[in-house]
Amino acid sequence: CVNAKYTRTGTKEQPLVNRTVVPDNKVRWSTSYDYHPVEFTSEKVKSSTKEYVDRDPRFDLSVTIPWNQDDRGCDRRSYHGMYKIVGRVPQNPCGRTGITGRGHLGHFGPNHAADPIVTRWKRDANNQIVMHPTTQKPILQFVCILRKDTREYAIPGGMVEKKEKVTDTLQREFHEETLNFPDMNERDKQRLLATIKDVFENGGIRIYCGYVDDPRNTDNSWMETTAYNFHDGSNEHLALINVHGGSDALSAFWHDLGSETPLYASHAEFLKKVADIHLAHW
Ligand code: RP5
Ligand code: MG
Ligand code: MG
Repeated sequence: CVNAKYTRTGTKEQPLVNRTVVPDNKVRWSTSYDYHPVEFTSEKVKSSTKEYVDRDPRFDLSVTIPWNQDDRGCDRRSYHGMYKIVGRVPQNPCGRTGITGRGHLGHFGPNHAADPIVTRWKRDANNQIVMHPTTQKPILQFVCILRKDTREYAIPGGMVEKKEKVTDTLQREFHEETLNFPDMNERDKQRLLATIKDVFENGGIRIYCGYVDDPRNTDNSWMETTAYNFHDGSNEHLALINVHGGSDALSAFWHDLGSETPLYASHAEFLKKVADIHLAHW
């Protein structure tokens, strides 16, 4: 559980806000600190009338939210146990972030996402698995996107919608962000979706479940995710898919797994676990 990587919050074409600086040794709430965080909730979030965007219980006392519970299909529970409510809103379990309010996030408390990590072996022209020259370990490739908002490489994940199952979010986000083929005929499209459905519903390994060090996190709102790995080790199904960016992704492509690629939020940690599981190069 960390709040480490980001000093600013600014995504989704929204203005950047500088966070109040929090030294690493003052992040924990249990450490006393003369703390004056910036209050920031984006105009888009504030003025939204969408059902998934909370109203602010700090400014409207008629708003009551069932914290730490399933709220009619919107899961307000954290993977890290019960979070505290301070001043009518949740307190980030990983400590101070330098911002109060929701920033760019729709929910107070946990905002749940899902991350599909689709992998295959890197192969040469003779279909032989490529070994890394230094570590002598086989190289994995994963379906990577370039995020529109921060221009960082990332896993093609997204938010779990109200009443949606994580397994459906994984498929929907993978489809939206990496399978953007407007000219594909209906038969091929259905075949592709059936393959994704079959593999995603039967063959995944859960890699991670919990807090994400996301640039949008605030003292009152934070990202949590469930990351699954879907590996096609013998070029049977997923490995053969050509990907093309859509939705939140400027582009999508197969990319070698390795510690040298900087990635969005906590995504490098998830990919390292995938590399370890498959005894692959990192
Ligand atoms: C990250 O934000 C998660 O790991 C997931 O990849 C992503 C979800 O947010 P959007 O891609 O929908 O912005 O914290
Ligand atoms: Mg998305
Ligand atoms: Mg996304």
